[in-house]
Amino acid sequence: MATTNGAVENGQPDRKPPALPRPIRNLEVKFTKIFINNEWHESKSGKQFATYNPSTLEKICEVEEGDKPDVDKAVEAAQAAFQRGSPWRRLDALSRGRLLHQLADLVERDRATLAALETMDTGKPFLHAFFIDLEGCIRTLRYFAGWADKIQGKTIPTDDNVVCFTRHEPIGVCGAITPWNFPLLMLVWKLAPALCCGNTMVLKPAEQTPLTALYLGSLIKEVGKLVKEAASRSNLKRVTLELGGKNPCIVCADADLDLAVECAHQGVFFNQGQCCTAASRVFVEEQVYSEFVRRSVEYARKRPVGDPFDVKTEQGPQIDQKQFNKILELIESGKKEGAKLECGGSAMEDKGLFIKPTVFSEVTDNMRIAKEEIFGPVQPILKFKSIEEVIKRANSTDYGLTAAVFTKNLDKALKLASALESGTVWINCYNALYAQAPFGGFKMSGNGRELGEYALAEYTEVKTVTIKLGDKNP
Ligand code: NW8
Repeated sequence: MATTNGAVENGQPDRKPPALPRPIRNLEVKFTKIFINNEWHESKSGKQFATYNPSTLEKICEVEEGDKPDVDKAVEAAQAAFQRGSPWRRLDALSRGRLLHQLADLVERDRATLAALETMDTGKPFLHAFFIDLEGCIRTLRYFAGWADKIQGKTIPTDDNVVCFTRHEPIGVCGAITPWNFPLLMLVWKLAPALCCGNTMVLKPAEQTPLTALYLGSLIKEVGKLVKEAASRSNLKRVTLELGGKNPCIVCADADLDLAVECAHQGVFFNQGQCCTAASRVFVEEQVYSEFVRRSVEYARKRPVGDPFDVKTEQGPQIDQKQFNKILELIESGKKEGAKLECGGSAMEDKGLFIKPTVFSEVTDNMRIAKEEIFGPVQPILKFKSIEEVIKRANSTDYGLTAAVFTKNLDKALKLASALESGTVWINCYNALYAQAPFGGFKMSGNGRELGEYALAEYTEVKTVTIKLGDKNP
């Protein structure tokens, strides 16, 4: 196995991420075409679009622009690959798992290249691309590789003289549209469970950040063996969505305040604030409110903003001009609507799409910064007096992706964990995501679940097989 950190090399039983390599700053982009059926294609229209580096605003390269005819071609190829009797359909489950493991090996091999590409294309710090995005990709691929030969139906006892059982079959061609904030990681969250169940896939990466998806195409080509041929079905499409959030982070007076301040800070500022999980409404109990604000401002003032390839950098630029303008407009609304600007509140002076880490205190529920998803480095801090009150206020949003609670009181923690209307509740931690644990939204934050065993349900169709047995014994 092509691992640099397995038990064989260093004699350790546990797998540790490798040391951070020196980032490759001026990486040559090799893959810019449309990847279908293990081959690179030009777009039918002949059109290309540019992708930009948000730290320098320089053009990185031109990428082939797929349109309806190109999507049709990809879907036809994916249908052909899914055809009954095709090599992909005939492949045994253990081999399917092995292919996902091989893809993980190649991602590990090219980890530094993929992380550098991601940093160039998104502006996220190389440190995070390497240790969070790529680590998450590898773990997710390996987790679902292990599921490939463990997808089982049930045997169902009935009152009749029948044998009844279910089969969990792949659905067919899965379409995935992935976002620009975690381009490779969000792709892998969809690709890995889809393939482990035996589906085929057509993927459209976000136009801002196509590069790591294309590079992954080159790795899939290396894994090879991916198949040709067809089964077409056209009916009601199932849709899984992971959408936004206005995630409450509740800090009780009895919390470990150092922990709460640090987690709330990372929770909202991580990835330039461009996380669906961003802690964008911090509710702090009145007894500790002013101390919490003071320490949070100290953290925000110290947050290192700048060149994402510098290993000391924690915050890079926003993804594009449109998002940058939208965030600054929301910051202005906060000032106008009477929130207290504690620090930041404007763009950085240098070129590029950098915004100063911004903290607002004295935020109230009706302000736009307390209601709208900002998707930027802005921390709105609100005050609360009682648990019943904070439950009501935390839940009074159409979103419901995540919530966090900081308290040392177990009763309070469990009461909040059941009362909060969100797909995830973190207690005394933040952004604690695991390949094994399902992730998804309540209410307007989405449909379905990614990761964990629950994700398999999104990519499989359940078939009931009932066999009538003979009435008489032979
Ligand atoms: C998949 C993802 C992870 C993982 C670890 C640490 C910090 C932040 C994130 C994160 C498998 C295993 C581990 C994070 C990633 C995506 C979003 C928000 C936070 N993921 N991590 Cl949207």
